[in-house]
Amino acid sequence: MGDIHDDVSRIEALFRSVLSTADSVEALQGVRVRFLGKKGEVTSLLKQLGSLPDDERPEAGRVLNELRDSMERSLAEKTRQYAGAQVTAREREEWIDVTLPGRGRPWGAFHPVAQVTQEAIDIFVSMGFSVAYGPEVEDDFHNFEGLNIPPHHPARDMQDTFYLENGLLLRTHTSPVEVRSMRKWGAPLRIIVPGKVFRRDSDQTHTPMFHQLEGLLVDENISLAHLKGCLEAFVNRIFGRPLKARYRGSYFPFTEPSIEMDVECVACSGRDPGCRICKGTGWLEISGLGMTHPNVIRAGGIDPVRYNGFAWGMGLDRIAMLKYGLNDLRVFFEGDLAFLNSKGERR
Ligand code: 2U9
Repeated sequence: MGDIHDDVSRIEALFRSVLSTADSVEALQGVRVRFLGKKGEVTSLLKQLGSLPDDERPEAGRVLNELRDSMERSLAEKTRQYAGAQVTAREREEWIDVTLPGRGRPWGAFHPVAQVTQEAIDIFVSMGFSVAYGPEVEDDFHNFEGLNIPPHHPARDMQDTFYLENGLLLRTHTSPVEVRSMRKWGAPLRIIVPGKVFRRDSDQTHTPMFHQLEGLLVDENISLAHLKGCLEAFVNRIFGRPLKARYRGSYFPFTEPSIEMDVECVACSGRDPGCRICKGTGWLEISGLGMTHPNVIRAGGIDPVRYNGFAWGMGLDRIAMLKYGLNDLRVFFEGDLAFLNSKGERR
């Protein structure tokens, strides 16, 4: 074994130099294994103690045990430093100020047309109407033929209708859903049909896609008085106050007689000389309506001798414009968040 003091000095010097380069908890563990592990340098010297002469063994044992204890202390102390340093770095990186206010999320708002649509649905549902929906891509029968619009009627003009392949088209009104509903459910029937419709038209008051709400009631002994009652109740509720109404004769292929409904201007209440919103007339056109044409009832698979009905149609974008005091329809479709948030109701 040679002189134990020489071995101890050599191992101690080596340990100190290796220890000084160990710079992490893992590296320190490696140093520990190298010197104090089962096959470590100090451990193997300790194992050789038994073969020493009796008079050398106690001193050698004392020196080696001292060396081992001092190594353990050094390792433990440096390990403590590094473990502490690691926690501190992590704490610095992951530190958060729990007293800061939250960042907040932008809240969406319902589009003005969506709000008006929902309000209109609520009003008509409270009167007993059901809501019906149907396809936006339609065929000639449901969009025209079944509505008493014959092949050469001007409403079919290429100027107005988006024609697709295979004789299909984008519906120009929500009326095809009413034909479908009559054929599906029969009479008596009370439905409203809100939805998107498409026409080749674009200026300050027309967009190629807009929103309609139509309604249809089919039953026995229905009269225009029933229709006027429903529509007047509707406009009073959607505009929030009783409005004067007037009716003018008109023409639609699917109703006979056909009528248009005006209400007093919601901006100037019809006071002379009117305003920008009603173009000086004091009145606003709000809806087309009439008694459902017997040909249309028949196209819906219902007996027009026993049943009759009323129908109406109105533009939801126009009602939203009037409610929000706008004069250009296009702002509804530009997706300007400042505008939408200023008009949008949060629910
Ligand atoms: C069936 C029978 C009758 C729906 C009707 C109108 C009058 C009407 C337009 C007004 C402006 C829509 O928003 S607008 O472009 N609509 O004037 N619509 S009666 O009549 C029907 C529909 C379906 C089966």
